[in-house]
Amino acid sequence: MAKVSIIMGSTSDLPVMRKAADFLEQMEVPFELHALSAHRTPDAVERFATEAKGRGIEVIIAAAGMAAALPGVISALTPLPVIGVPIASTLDGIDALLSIVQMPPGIPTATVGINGALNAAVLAVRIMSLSDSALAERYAAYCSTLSAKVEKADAELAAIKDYKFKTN
Ligand code: RP5
Repeated sequence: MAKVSIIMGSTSDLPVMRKAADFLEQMEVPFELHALSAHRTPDAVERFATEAKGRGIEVIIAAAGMAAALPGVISALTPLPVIGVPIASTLDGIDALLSIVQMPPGIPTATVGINGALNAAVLAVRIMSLSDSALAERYAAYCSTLSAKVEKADAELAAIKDYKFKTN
């Protein structure tokens, strides 16, 4: 049974949203992928949002571009945490970012950066880790790989010997 629902306005958002799906897969979190649109399928959005909690969904990741109403509309219809991903489909994604982030008081969406699908999934995992210690351990292991990556980069930069005035 899915614990995270990844919703996107169109399959044109999928190349970006695959990063969220890939991370949930890596963390062994059951998830579902759906296309729903606040403007093109409003009734289906309402059905999804009002039923999500009862189906066992814990976090919703909602991605949309342009006048991106999807995450906010979902947030208005569910008590679950909703993470919005602004997609850069027009205006470099600034339109979607401002549409998602500026929610009225009382109806929040957590908003990641433009095309920030990976961070949306990481935030979902952090939220679920509060009540799932095995997931918290898998997430901690992922964080160690991030440190190792930067340490490797630092060693590679230290190995560059092309400069007379480089001191390390
Ligand atoms: C939004 O409009 C979608 O989220 C997508 O980012 C954008 C364009 O959609 P398509 O015309 O490619 O279906 O609703």
